[in-house]
Amino acid sequence: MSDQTFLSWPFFEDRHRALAETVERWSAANLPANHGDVDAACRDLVARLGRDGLLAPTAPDPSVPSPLDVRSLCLIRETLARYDGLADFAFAMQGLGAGPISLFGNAEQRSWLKLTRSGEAIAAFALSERKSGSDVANIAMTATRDGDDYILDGEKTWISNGGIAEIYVVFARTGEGPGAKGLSAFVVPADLSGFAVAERIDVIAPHPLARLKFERARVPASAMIGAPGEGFKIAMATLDIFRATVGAAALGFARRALDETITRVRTREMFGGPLADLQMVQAAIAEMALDVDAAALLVYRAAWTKDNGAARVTREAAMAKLYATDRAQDVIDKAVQLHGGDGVRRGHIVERLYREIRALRIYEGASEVQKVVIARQTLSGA
Ligand code: COS
Repeated sequence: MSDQTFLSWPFFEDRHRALAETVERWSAANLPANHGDVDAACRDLVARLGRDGLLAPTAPDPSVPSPLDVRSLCLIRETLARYDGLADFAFAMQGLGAGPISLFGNAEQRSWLKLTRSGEAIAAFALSERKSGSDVANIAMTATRDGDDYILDGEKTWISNGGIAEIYVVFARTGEGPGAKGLSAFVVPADLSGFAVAERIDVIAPHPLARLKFERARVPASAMIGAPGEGFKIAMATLDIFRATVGAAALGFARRALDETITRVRTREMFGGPLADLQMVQAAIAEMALDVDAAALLVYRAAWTKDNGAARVTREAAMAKLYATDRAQDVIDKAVQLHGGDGVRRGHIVERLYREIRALRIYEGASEVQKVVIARQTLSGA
């Protein structure tokens, strides 16, 4: 069993401790999933997580609107990631995909949340483009007003759940102002005429990922989330919440790497005794344990701050994501090193973690973007 002492930290309430126990039990019984066919595995994971009520924290219940509980999102991501990166992905994307609707959707749009929370519909967040992954204000895809409709034209890429989602939240240029001031967000069902998956993208830790194409795809004006021109702020406010949860997933990977390494160094004999007796190994273990705890403090600080009513957690979330993902990469690298040849053997748990952690330092704002965000917030005294 992984170290659970962090659950006694004052960031949590008893309901969080109970949730952590439920997710732990669920994960031990259900994971890892068979990744043979990642599309099928993701669909199945979403359906099972939904059926067993674990997707409920990904979005507010439309009949009883309440804010998202970021600590619950983080605890679930951390636990799932510790067992199976794909399960964490399936859970996380329901939250991010539906996020703009959860935070800014009207009553009609929020009816989708019933389906994303129950696992009956898979959600996707379609923000990135070829030339605007980090530079969101540079989005080129257009949404042009035509009577009571908007016509969507352009491409999105690196879209998680692309190809298997039932609903996409798509950001496009509506032109109310220059750059960041001229974007809007739309709810787009996957069966929309003029919308197609142009390419499936294979990555080092496979999950559904695609490039999307929109050619004169017509949506009603009522598909717009919030007001015209609010798209950039909607995207950023959504990312402020979900970035801390990326840190939580990284923390789950790091904890698993540490757990595996503790077992390894206690049992592997070298130079006449267990690896754990060697001071150089102890130094690595100490650094790994320190990184895990420090990341946990930043992740749950960000989550607690949001849950306690902060209007924005831009700085806290960026710090949590940057630190937890960067440190997890290092923790996992040490785990691979201490596993020797086994660590690079395809299919070994630490080899899998080594591949799974890498994308987290890129998606939902690369580490460099998080530094820009932290510096701006710090310099402005926010
Ligand atoms: N919440 C609410 N509003 C925000 C905000 C936030 N977190 N961040 C910025 N804004 C507002 C700003 O206050 C500003 O509003 P005003 O013009 O009214 O003052 C406006 O949005 C523009 O902000 P800014 O000038 O900071 O925009 P930039 O173009 O300089 O963008 C970065 C800055 C790089 C931080 C942004 O583009 C970003 O986060 N990029 C990474 C995106 C990402 O995560 N991509 C991955 C895709 S999802 S897998």
